[in-house]
Amino acid sequence: MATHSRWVLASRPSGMPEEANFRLEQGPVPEAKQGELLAEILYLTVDPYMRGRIKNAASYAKPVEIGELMQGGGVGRVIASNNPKFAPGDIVEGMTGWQSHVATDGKGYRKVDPSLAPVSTALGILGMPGLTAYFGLLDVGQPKAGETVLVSGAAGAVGSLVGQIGKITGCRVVGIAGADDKCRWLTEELGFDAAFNYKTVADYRAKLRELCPNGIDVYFDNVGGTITDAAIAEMNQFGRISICGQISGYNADKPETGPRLLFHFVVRRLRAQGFLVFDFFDRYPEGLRQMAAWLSEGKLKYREQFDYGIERVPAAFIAMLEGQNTGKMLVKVAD
Ligand code: NAP
Ligand code: FER
Repeated sequence: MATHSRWVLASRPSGMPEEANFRLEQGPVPEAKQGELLAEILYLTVDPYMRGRIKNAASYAKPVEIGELMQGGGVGRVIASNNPKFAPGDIVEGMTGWQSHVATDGKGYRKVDPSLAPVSTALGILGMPGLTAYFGLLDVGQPKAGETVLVSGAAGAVGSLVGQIGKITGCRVVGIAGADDKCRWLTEELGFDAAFNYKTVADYRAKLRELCPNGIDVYFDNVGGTITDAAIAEMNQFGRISICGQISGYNADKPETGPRLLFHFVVRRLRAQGFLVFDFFDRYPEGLRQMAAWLSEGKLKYREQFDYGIERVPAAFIAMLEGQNTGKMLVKVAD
């Protein structure tokens, strides 16, 4: 008899989450009711936004309550279906939650084409992070050939793709990441022009002046904090800042007050815009088509880092927040 395993929120973390903030519950595998499909989950994704979901703060979605299933995306194989849109054997992607099986009416789920790429990529380059890089750089950042693009969080799921799309656009691309081997991956394998490790460089502004001799035209911000302070100070006139995330503050119980940098916006006529990938929902087909085309043409590379087994989901989530991942962090749950 197969068992159903599901991770629920046990308590709200303060600072960096701990495994004890989550609890594994087991029971019988659910059945597909009328209109539903039942999928066995193959891969679960762990993403920075989940840190926000487990805070007790209002947002675009209500927080996960104590005792509720942890929210998150997954890829599964349909094993039974009473829904005419899905058949056993189909590979599907959707907000499955952190569990081994999901019974769902299929709303918000899409079928994944296994001939395009390994199906795990539906949670990375050919999924939400890929779309975030595509729209966040091209639409929000508006890079032009010959300009300089700076990316923070550069060796992660989103950042590693942003830099490569910047190269496709004809820009000089500089990345900031938290380890020397991550920086080597960016420059030696992904084609970034330069990268530096923010954990070993003390003077970010001096380093940016060295690596961006023509200044910064587009800053794709994944992290915020002191890295972003330095980037703002080195922006060119009419520079654009695409604010994708602020991960350096996600574990903070109270927001930081940063240095006041807005006069740079006056003098350099900067524009900063935050965005959510969901803003581009109507254009997801375009984004996925373009990312898949660049992937098949060899213009984009990606890396996935796996942990294994449903038991490991909270550990993988914490590892991602700590920066232990290069590329997309995933958990393989079943074969
Ligand atoms: P990711 O980059 O694959 O993983 C998170 C990375 O953040 C870690 O590997 C770590 O790398 C870095 N990090 C952790 N703490 C940090 C700190 N204090 N300062 C600087 N870097 C830190 O995750 P992702 O899924 O691609 O997400 C990246 C960013 O995009 C996040 O801010 C996320 O919230 C945002 N995002 C936004 C949207 C949207 O719709 N706006 C959608 C998806 C993602 P290091 O080794 O470099 O520290
Ligand atoms: C993310 C960070 C924040 C993200 C979404 C949000 C999809 C949304 C936050 C909110 O509405 O409060 O990485 O990815």
